Amino acid sequence: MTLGRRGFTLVELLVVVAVLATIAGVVIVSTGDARERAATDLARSEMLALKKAILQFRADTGAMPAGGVADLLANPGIPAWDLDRRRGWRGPYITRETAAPVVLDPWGRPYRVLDLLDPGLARIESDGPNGVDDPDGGPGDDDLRLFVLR
Ligand SMILES: [Ca+2]
Ligand SMILES: [Ca+2]
Repeated sequence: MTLGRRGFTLVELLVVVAVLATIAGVVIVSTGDARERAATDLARSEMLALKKAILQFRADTGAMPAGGVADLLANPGIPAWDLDRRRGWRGPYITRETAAPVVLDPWGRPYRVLDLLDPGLARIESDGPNGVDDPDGGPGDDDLRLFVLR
């Protein structure tokens, strides 16, 4: 019995399936990469907004927000803006997203504001895509960092 040319042979079908699976894999991987890149870009721009908020807080009050993000959202007890003295708290410096005094990164974890009282080290960090606070420069470190004063 011959199969004739009425259809595909099993080998031809397997080749087609393998090619389609390869194409699907490439598409899925590149879509995932694009999504992660977009999330990382969003995190960087949010961190830049946090940096600007911190610098505006400092320009207004003459001090760094020692309480971190919470001080940007609600007055930590600094006298309100005084036109005569040209000094005081006139926030909120960032938009509140949740009831908690935090700003969440694109992966749903709070940005961390660190070492704000040390001009050389003051920085904003996101745990990055892996959701873990990695040691700086350690294996698999994907944290995002933005220094505030340099
Ligand atoms: Ca990380
Ligand atoms: Ca870290």
